[in-house]
Amino acid sequence: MEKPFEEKLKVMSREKFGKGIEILSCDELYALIGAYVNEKCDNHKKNDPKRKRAAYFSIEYLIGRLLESNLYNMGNLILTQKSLTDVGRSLSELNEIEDYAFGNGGLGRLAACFLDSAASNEIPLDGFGIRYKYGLFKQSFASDGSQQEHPDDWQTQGDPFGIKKEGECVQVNFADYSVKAVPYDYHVIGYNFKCINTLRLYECAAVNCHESDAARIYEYLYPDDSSWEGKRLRLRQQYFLVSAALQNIVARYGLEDIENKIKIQLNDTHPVIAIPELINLCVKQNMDFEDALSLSGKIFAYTNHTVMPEALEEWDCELLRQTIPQVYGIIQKINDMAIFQLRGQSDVDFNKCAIISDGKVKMANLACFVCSDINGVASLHTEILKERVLSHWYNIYPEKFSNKTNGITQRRWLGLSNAALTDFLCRLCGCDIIEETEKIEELLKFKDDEEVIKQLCEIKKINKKALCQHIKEKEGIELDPESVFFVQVKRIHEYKRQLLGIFLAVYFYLCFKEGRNKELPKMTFIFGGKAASSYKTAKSVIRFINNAAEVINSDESVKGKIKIVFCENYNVSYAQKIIPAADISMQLSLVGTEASGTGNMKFMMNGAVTLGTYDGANIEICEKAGQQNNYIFGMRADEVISRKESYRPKELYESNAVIKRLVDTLIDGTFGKENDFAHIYDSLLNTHDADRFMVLADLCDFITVATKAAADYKNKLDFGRKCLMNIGSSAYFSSDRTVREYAEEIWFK
Ligand code: 26V
Repeated sequence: MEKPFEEKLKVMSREKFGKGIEILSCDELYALIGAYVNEKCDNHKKNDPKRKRAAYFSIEYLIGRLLESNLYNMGNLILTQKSLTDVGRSLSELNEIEDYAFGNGGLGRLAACFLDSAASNEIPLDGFGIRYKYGLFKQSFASDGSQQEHPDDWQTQGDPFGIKKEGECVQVNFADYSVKAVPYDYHVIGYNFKCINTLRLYECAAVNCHESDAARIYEYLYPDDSSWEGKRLRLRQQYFLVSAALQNIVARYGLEDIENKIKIQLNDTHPVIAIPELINLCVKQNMDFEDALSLSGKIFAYTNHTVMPEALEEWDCELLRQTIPQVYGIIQKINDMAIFQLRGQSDVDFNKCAIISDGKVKMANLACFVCSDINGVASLHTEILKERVLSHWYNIYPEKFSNKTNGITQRRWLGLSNAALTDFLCRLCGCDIIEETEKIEELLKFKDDEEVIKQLCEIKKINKKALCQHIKEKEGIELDPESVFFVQVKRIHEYKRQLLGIFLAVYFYLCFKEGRNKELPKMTFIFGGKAASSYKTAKSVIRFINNAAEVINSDESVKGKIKIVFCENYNVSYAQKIIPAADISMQLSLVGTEASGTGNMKFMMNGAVTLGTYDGANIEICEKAGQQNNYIFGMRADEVISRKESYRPKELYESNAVIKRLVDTLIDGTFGKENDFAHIYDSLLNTHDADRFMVLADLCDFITVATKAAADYKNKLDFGRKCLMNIGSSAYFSSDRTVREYAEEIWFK
């Protein structure tokens, strides 16, 4: 008989630390719970060794905290909280423990959601990645409002969930030295303990090089959306990951019949170097090159996550030849094979398909030539891939292409972060909504039930109060939970157009100050997100928002009407507090630039309306929840393309007083010294590719539609109904649905 849970913890505390739980330090308490979780997983049923598995290769995993999510999925969260209370302790003592933040943004968060969903749906999917010494930098703001970056030393409180696998180390060879890949395994626990998969993260140790060479390989997560510095190190990281993972996989399954034992999903181009590396491993075991190439074609599938041309990876041939010569040799042979095969076909755009050209290896072309499947991450995105970005491949291999609209795990983004809403939905829908998420649609039956809408509003109000409390503690800013919360939280990037968000806040500020739009409700603008450390314009935008916030928050003439806050160090854990409290989710990317977005889905599921462009998954959100229940503005896809040619932002600025007034706040000293933000001002008006992301073209319609949204908020019932419609239509955006599609249509078809 298994000991009752409370007993088990007490016994483990004695065994491990020789003392009772009451007097454990916080780090020891964390270690105790981690040990408990791991032991419970080790005793859990093993996976079926004969079943085909899938592997996710990703350079990023943006996990967040594992403490609560592991206990939650095991069904032990409430019990743990209770047992700790009984001995005078609390999980909240562990609130300062760092997130696992091995990712920059959506791409890494998607990987974490997929692992959670796969385990929860008994899909045999294991993740492979790097155990970075430092995760995504921690952000603070200097007194002038500018972003400062600090190393994320996440292991200071220990890592009770990682299990070092000394016995499964492998060697990775570079031209100039070899290193050892040391795996750490993390149990990925399915909801209700459905099944347990593994996330394997590698550290790097020296074999025949300086410790410092090995240490550098896993030291930092590269901010993907920054400059191209440190290319060689980045290449080493990518190769290190895939070589280690493939060696482990080949050792586990053997090469014989391996295509029926494993399928590997490549998360963007970062791990695409796995293709020649697998061929390399096969050839070393005496397989013919052609057989190895055809085997690779059966094993690998590729997901594209961006349409931005500058983000499609290319590696210098010389760099490859110097760093991993044997792999470069294989890429050359694949290139020869591609030329040979494609030459026989008509309608092939040879130049665009070249794997090697201009002294560079085009990783997306390598992936498209070899992989069995190629997918985009939202409908519009996949169409753009087929028609533009990868059209040269779509013409040759239309059958390889499919869409897999992204999703989010409702366990973290509803169950864990919004327990009140989850409980309410479970009661209304008569089931565990986390388990049977499609039943969330039952909520739609209550769309005219005033009582239900009122209760939804009440839950939102409680979440807003909790967020206000948290923001007061963290940011020192007092917010009004009665005001309408406009939220824009995501990586800071020009294409995401945080400038539109802050211009809107400034617009309302000026209105209130000058006595216009008095009928609009009180407003709060919440921003959050990090800029790549080398990305000058993005960092200026942060400073601008912070400066505007300071002036506006302390202007007595608009007191009580509008507040702005930029949350410091926005991360997964902060998101779990902000999202359940949002009224209006701002998704402002220029149409055709945001592949999907996943924050948009989290807001929807938590009952915010979307104020956004017709881009990425916003389109599908509107299709499901109804256009009338969201606020769409700006140019559509065709309009962006037709206007881009002859776009003159300066003319808009000079002919439109509102635009001019707002843009001038960048240089007229309204928010700081004169010319303080001339860099942004010039990027909008004066550079050769001025206003690349067409902020000014969409600004006026944005203001109009946002004003409508704010005015609508005053009618609590009608606005609450829109929120209800969004929640009730959100089941499609569960990543359970997404991973099932990958499983059925790619991994195990
Ligand atoms: C974008 C850009 C834009 C131009 C400059 C350089 C640069 C570098 C990286 C990226 C994005 C890299 C891939 C990525 O993170 N994509 C995100 O993937 C999410 C999950 O599929 C998706 O929801 C986001 O829309 C997409 O940006």
